[in-house]
Parts: sequence; C-alpha cells; structure tokens
Amino acid sequence: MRICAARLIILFYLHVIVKNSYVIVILVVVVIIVVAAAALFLLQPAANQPKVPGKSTPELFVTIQDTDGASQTPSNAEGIITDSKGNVYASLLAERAVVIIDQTGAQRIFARVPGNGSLLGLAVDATDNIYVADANFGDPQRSCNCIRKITQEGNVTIFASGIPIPNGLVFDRDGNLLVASSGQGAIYKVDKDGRVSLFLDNDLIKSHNTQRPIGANGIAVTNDGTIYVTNTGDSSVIKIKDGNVSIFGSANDFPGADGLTLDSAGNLYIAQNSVNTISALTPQGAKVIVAQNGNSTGVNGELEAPASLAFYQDRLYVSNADFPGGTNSKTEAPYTISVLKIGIPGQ
Ligand SMILES: [Ca+2]
Ligand SMILES: [Ca+2]
Ligand SMILES: [Ca+2]
Repeated sequence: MRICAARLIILFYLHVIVKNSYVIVILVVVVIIVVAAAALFLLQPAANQPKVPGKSTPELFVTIQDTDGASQTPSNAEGIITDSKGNVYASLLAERAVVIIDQTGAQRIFARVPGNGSLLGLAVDATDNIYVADANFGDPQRSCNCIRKITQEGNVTIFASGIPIPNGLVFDRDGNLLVASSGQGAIYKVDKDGRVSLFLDNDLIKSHNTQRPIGANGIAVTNDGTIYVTNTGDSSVIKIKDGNVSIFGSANDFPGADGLTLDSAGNLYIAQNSVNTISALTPQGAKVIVAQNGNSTGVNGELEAPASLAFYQDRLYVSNADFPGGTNSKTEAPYTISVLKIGIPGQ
C-alpha cells in the first residue's frame, strides 16, 4: 500500500510538471512571436525616413535635333524643366529655341525666342507656362537680360527685365519666380505681375574666382521654403533658411556647380558641369556622387557638362550643355539630354 501511495504521489507530480510544461511552452512561443514581430516592425524603414540616392548610370533620353538648319551652330541645351504631363523642355543656348520632348522621346520646337543672347534656366508655373532666362554675357546690345514667358500656344513675351545675367529659375511656394543672377551674385524675386525686386544680395553667392566670374547659378526651393543656390565661381552650395545664409556641405567642394533640383526625400541634386558629375547632398549635408562620366561625345547619354536638372516621377533629366573645359574636351555633336533612374520621386 505504501508503495502504491508513493507511486500515486509521483504520478501526480509528473502530471503537474507535464501540465505546466505545456503552459511554459505556450508562454515561450508567445514571447518568441511578440519579440519577432517587434523586431520586424523596428527593422521596417519608417515611411518618412529619408532615403539616400545610390549610384546611377546616365542613359540617353534624346538626341536634340538641329533646329536652325546650320550644323556649325550647336543644339546644346542649358536649361531643362518638366511639366505636369511629363513633357520635357530644354532651352538651346546658342540656337535660341525651346524644344519640347514627350515621354516617348518625340520632339519639336516649342518656341523660337527673339534676340541673340544665351538661353539659360527654365521654370514652369502651375498652368504649364514656360519661363526662360535670356542672358547677356557681355555686349549690352546683344540681349535683354530678361525672363521671357512662353504660353502653351507658343506665344513669347518679356515677363521681367533688368536682371544681370539671369540663370537658374524656380517658383517659390507663393508663386513668385526666384531668379539667380550670375552677373551680380544675387537673387531677384519676380511677382505674378512681373514686378522685379532684389531678394538677396550676399557675399556667399558672389564669385571670388577671377577665372570664373559666375556667382549664383542653379536655384531650388524645398516645400518648407528653404532655398539652395550654387555659387559656380566658388564651387559651393549655399543654403538660405529663415534669413540665414550659410555654406551647405563642404566649402569649395563642388567644382562647376550649376543646376539644382530636389527629390521627395529632401536630397538636393547638383549638376557639376566642369567635372561631368551629378552629386547630391542629403538633408543632413552628407555628399553622395550619383553619376560621373569621363570625356566622350555623349552618344550613349554620358554626362557632358551637365547644366540643369529636372525630375519627372523618379527619373532625373539632365541637360548636357557640352561646354569645353574641365573633363569635357570639346563641344561636338550629338547634343543630348540624359536620364537617370534615381528610384526616389522628385519633390
Ligand atoms: Ca545648329
Ligand atoms: Ca545654369
Ligand atoms: Ca556632344
């Protein structure tokens, strides 16, 4: 009997242990599931976490056709912009035409621009009117140092004038056109009625390079109103936020700094014409080389003195001004627009 009772007690305790083991196993499984789910959640990138562009290979978007029937006059483009439908516009510096290229690559002359200066930066307003900087680099008789407006019907008028070598253009959040003046090293503001006022005249956007007297050049504005401007002569990118003007990234770190644009993660893209390079600065000011090419004719879409930048969706379009000097040895056909698949949509 005593042995039997002892057996019963042992069986009872074994039963309790086995029963509790199930509970422990279930608890352990629950804990593992909770920890794994938490780890997966934490490893997911947050929707608003900034992304950084990787390295990209420039591809040929289009070879620009000769618009004036004179092969000795290059069809090289300085300005570039995209409209709400994904049309790409390029300003032909020497041929004084703005061409329009649709997403299939079909192109035509959008407008011929009267006068005989250099066509530089482009901007587009909320109803797809196009604005082009018409710059006079020396001879006051040659062009008007003005901003011309081109409607979708192709009508060209003078929108604003009296800006020394207007170059990069961008609309701010209030619908004013900001104009980088390369000649003065300043930013002008043009309101909706074409009234011109001096917005910023600051030493940081003036060139201190006698070999390259081009100050403020490319210009971009973030959704929160921060303005970025390149200073080509000083090889620098300048930030203007809440009235404070400062060097963004490292000083003198962007030789040939020309056009600017932004993506939706807040990265700033910089076309560096003299080194055939597109670089980027993250919102924290870290530098990334996005694309770089050596000397070529540009036949496969290689960068050739990249001047201006414009996003449509996550594709970055680049006008190749094909200036000689620096990495690019000479201006020669073909004259092209490159495209880079960035994978981050434009702002
Ligand atoms: Ca030509
Ligand atoms: Ca420019
Ligand atoms: Ca070329």
